[in-house]
Amino acid sequence: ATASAAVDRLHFPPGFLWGAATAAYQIEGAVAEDGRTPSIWDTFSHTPDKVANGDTGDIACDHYHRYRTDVTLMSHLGLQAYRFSLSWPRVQPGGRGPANPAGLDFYRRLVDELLDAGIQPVATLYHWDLPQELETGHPDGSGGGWTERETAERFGEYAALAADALGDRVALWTTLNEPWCSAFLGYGSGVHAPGRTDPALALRAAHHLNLAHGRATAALRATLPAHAQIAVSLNLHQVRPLTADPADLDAARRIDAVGNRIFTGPMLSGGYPADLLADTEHVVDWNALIRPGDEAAIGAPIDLLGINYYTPAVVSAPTPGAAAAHHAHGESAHSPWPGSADVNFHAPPGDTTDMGWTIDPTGLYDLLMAVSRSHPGLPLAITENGAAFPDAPTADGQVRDHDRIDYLHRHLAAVHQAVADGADVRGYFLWSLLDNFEWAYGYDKRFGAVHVDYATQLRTPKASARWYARAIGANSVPHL
Ligand code: GBH
Repeated sequence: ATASAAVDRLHFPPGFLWGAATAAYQIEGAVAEDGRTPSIWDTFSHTPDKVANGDTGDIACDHYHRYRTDVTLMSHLGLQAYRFSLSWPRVQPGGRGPANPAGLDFYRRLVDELLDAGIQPVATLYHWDLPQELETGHPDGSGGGWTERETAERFGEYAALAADALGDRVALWTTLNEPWCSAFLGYGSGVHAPGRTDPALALRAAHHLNLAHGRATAALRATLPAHAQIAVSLNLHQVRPLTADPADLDAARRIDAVGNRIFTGPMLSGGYPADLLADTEHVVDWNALIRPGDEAAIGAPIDLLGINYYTPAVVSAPTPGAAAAHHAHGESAHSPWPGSADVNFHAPPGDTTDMGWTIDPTGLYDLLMAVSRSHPGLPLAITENGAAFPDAPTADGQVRDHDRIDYLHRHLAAVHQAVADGADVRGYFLWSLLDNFEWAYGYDKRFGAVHVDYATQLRTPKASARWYARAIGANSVPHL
């Protein structure tokens, strides 16, 4: 009986770090308090037709005022770590000049509360809320956001301010969250702030985000104590060709290049991949964009790679004549894939979440194994994984989100299998602690382990929160 009990659960390595994640604009609210200035997401969400139902982050989960009770909730979940982001325009209004003491105080209080509760704080410097004045609106007319190199320099200065203020109590930092989304959804497809739609600008943004990561890494290294760790969180796409046809394999290579290797190349492999530069040379002048020393700066060593995973991508070769037909119908063709806008995407088979994303834990396993092989010796963590479902409390006030439990269970089993097969995965952060502002989808999509009733701000831990607490307590999940 003892032996079978031991194999009835999948045990994670000792020290495996269990956490949950959030982001500033998605939960904090208090957008005009204590000196915070607008970010591009304030502007975007207040622009008609950009966010479902006209939702904004003005109040969100009111976490700015409720952080103490939210940390208590985290304790009830048994969280060992909490990944949150700093709001740049709270810490450094307008993105220039000195730090805002009141903004920093909020994060000091939050971090102290976490440490008192025995929860390790994990701080992300940038989860998409660029100070609006760096995009447009500065009195001197400067701006351009991530399309301008200056923004990367500003980001390095901001990183130094943040590390200076919090480095004595935050030991794990991530620079950027999902720069793919910032560059290609922000400046390519335009579904995220600042809502621009130009493939050349999107590639410029990608390079400047890479440079920002390099500048921030240098600033953090110079400011933080020696034991502190520096990471970046990438939404790496697990790209699968629809068939083994060479044309489909080439489509997969192209999406891997502009979806993944555009970041992992310079950050981890010595520079931009030649095939990416060739695929996009008609879109942007890379020689003018990349200055001497940039790739070395972007490649500053990091201690851990954060991977955010939701669903795989299945792609096939462009359909001959499809692009012309598309334009003939007058459809707008704002693609988040510069140079490869004509590649076809297919929904992978299987059940989907409320986002319409296919539930496929094998994508997470394959991704972890592929990254381990490409970057041996680099510790990994899942910095986001989770699912939206249309959770609602029943008459007794309970939220029975068994679909989320099943999602988490299967994805944790995939992580376990990757670890067993040699992947150096150090931790797992559930997205998300709370239901929150799901960007262009507003409050309709609920990713939380804790339900939020936005009318009352009542928090109700869902069944998945109790399941997750048990997994954390046992450092394991049941066998499927
Ligand atoms: C994350 O973004 C964010 O970090 C987080 O703030 C957010 O709330 C959470 O996930 C849930 O959305 O069709 O090929 O373009 C994830 C964003 C989701 C972007 C999957 C790419 C499909 C790729 N990614 N999405 S594609």
